[in-house]
Amino acid sequence: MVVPRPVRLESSGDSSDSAPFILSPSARISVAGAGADAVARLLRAELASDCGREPVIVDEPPAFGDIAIVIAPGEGPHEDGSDSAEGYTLEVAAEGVRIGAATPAGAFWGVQTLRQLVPASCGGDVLTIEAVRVHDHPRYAYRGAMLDVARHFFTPAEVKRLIDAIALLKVNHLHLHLTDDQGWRIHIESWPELTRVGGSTGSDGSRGGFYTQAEFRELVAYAAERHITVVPELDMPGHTNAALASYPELNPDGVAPALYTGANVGFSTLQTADATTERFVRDVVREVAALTPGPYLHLGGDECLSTTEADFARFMRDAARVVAENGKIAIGWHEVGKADGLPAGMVGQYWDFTTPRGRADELALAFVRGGGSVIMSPSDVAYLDIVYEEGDPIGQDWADGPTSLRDAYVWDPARIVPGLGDAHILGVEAPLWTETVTSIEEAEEMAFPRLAAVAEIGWSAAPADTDPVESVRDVTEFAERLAKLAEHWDAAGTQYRRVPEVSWPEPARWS
Ligand code: NGO
Repeated sequence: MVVPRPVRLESSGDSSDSAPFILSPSARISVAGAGADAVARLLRAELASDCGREPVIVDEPPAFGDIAIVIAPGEGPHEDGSDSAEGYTLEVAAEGVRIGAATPAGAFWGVQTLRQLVPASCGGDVLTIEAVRVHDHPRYAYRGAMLDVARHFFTPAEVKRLIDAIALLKVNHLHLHLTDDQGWRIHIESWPELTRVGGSTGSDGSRGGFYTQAEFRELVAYAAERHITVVPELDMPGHTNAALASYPELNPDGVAPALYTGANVGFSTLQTADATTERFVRDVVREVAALTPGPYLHLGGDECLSTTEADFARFMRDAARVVAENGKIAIGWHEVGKADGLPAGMVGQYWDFTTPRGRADELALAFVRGGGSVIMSPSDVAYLDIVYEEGDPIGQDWADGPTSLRDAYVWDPARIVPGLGDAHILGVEAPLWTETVTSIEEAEEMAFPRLAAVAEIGWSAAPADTDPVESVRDVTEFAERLAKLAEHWDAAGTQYRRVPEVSWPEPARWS
């Protein structure tokens, strides 16, 4: 009953060692190996907030009834004789719980599985966990969620709440769309007007806001503790009205436009092939790269309808090279595949449909030819801002909407662009754009349960080559696991849409 579905989960239900584990008040967390202590502290914090239990952490072998976390080479599940970087094994039996992994990340994902196995109503005296054996590792290295903090701003506390919720699903990248026409959300010391002016408002005239560099670092560290890499995006040369309104010298006509709070796209562009713009790009990339321990920096590059093709290609090539000079791997939306001379290994993010239109397939493959890989975010199934049902008050429908839970679940990343298989797919990402999403509660309701579907596609086993996608994605079975997961969402106060495919737990009532 775990989401994403583990590679192997055997219930020990019928065997002689089937007695469940009982977490007694004297149970301890026993740690061994580098990094096990930090994972144990997170487990303890989760048991404290979920169940009101705070076991002590000890650096000694486990006794009967303890939870052991062991990190060492050879402890992960073995694939072709090698440890899988994020894999783990988990055993729950009467004598104890044991999580084994080769890395702290693997152990942390093992903890997330354990959390889902602990009954959501675990606050009582006796805490029992059913006996199971789990052997698990992800399909893709990159499992992402994106939050657009540019259209509507979300505070650090709100983003942390989302980080907690995505960690439970083993999502390991949080892409923050930090800049767009409606707002610039990361403070840049060398261009302070970007946030003073460009960060002052948002879509529909909503509250503005931005992250100071200290706040951003703290957010990145909070995510990193949970084995989540923050991927910052500075969208350019289009989607830049907030920057253009802040500095007239970045505009093709040298005149700063008014701040923009509408929902159109494609109307703005930086002045390309220009010394001031070049300095701007170097400065913002340098500062954001310095704030980012993770390997990626996203440059956007989508919908540059006001930039000529030649200017766009030259600009993206040069900007991507600046990212590489700053020691980061550049990511761009798939349109960036139009540019020649991109740095080797640059990553493309595909956001066309599950049946590619126009040149989208060819542009995605351009990244592979350049020695890079592709993140799959097909907008007709993976966009979290698309309405669930016709007439929904929040969301858009342009990407072949509505997008039901079934739509979000029954597709496969390796069956979209002919010639683009798992060897060149870095992973999947579900973006949440926020033109119409005004609060973190609304954001969660758009994300869950569909993000759980995309997280499972990113983690769980692929269908065999000749089998239909449905062979590994049975919506009815998924719905049963989601109903269990929702008990944890209810306990954590995570909002979700009660889509009709799932028999959701009864909403909590005041007694
Ligand atoms: C598009 C566009 C965004 C919109 C989003 C809305 C991309 C990559 N660019 O996706 O600016 O917010 O659709 O669904």
